[in-house]
Amino acid sequence: MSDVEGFESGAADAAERIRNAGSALVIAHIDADGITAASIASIALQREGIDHEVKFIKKLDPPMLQSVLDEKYDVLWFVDLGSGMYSKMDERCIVADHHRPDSMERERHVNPHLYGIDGSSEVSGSGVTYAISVAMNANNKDLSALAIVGAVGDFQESAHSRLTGYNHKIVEDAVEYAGMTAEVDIRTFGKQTKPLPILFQYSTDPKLIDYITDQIDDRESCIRFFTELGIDLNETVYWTQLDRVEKAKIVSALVNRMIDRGRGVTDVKKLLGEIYTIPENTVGTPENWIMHLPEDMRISARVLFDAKEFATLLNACGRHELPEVGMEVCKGDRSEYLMKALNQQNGHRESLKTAIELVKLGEENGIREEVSGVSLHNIRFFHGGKKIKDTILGIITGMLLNSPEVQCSDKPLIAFADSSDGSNTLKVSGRGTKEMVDHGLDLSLAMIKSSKECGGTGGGHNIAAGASVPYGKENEFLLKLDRLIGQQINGE
Ligand SMILES: [Mn+2]
Repeated sequence: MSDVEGFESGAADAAERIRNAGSALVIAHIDADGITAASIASIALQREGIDHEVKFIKKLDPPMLQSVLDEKYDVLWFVDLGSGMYSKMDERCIVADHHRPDSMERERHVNPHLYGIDGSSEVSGSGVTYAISVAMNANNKDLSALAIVGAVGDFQESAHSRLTGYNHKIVEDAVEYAGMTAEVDIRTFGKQTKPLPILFQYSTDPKLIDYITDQIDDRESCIRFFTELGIDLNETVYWTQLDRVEKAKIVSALVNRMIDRGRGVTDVKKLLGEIYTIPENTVGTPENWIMHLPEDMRISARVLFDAKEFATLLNACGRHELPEVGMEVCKGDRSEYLMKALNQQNGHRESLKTAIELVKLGEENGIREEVSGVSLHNIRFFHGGKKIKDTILGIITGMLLNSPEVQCSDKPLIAFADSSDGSNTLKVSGRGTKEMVDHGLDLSLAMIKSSKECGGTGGGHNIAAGASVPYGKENEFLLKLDRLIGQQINGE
């Protein structure tokens, strides 16, 4: 039973404590959800006139927690992290998180799991932070669009192709107070920024090109697809420029082709969803900012109009050690910081592509199903070593798992890379699918247990989790993990 009232009253209690503080430190995770959460917290504190600073961290381990506890602030406000370390915190700490908590204590601890609300799909770290901020001051409802960016950044819309539960309450706030629109449209990524033929040629999940190509020239086929439907590609460049009638024509053409193939039902389902569009002017932005950008940046800046594309930009900022740049963009900067963010995103795409190619190539970085002669029955893994940056490991594991070319979506995929923080550990990422979770998979529990038994640490969600294990322990870790996941899924 989800207790929304209890959750909100927990948020109100946290809000009261924050409002009474003279100074605060916000500690946030470096992904899109963490960056939006930090931005919401920072704006809310600013509006209350509370002196504060924001500190972004990759993970909250005991030494990191200690260094935060050593800081001299009245309040230490953890956003999008902290629940896994709650029991080690002091009286000044307030946690706004949606990851698995290490304690069911509700004092200074706001987490959907404590109230029967699903933290992997119904509310994210930025949503929890938003609930607290609104309790601080109802005027903060204009920050709702940022919480939507955080939620889709954490893929909370992916199971139902729309945000549900508490998230949908935030969607309604964003429509009313932040000028956001929430409309059914195609889910294809890049509607704001990619020219139509390219949008369809490179789309994944569903992979539209399969229904369009003549097998000779993909780009030509896409162009023909649109022109045959009467879309003038000289006049209409982007999906968002199409009117409703044109969109309906294209969607029905796609659906017809999918049904004709006889294997398109799942693709038809994935094609449409609720799409969240953010207006040009939001909290803190200057008027007409897009016209004041250099001409060649105007198209790429349109990522800020789509919650999913915005989240992708923030993830790129975080993974390239520029979370503060992302936060300034969330807080309204549309010049210096926005340009920095857009410039590094192009580099991000390249590094993802390179890493994925490396795994697909096979050899030492390829996907494997056995460790030193022992077959794994319930998982697959690959080892990125030093060649794949640990900061992008989770993203590429998810991309590979869902890649139709690789065909490995029937078992959880586990990935290793050397840790970049100088410690003698391996970073581990694991990704599963909704289907596996329905069959009992809880990657978080399995990762926590296996890593602990190998002298490491772990945590996350049932569908996506991570761990750190000492060098040389990967085989032992994999065998334990394989057994635990077998027990979860098959009851072995
Ligand atoms: Mn999160």
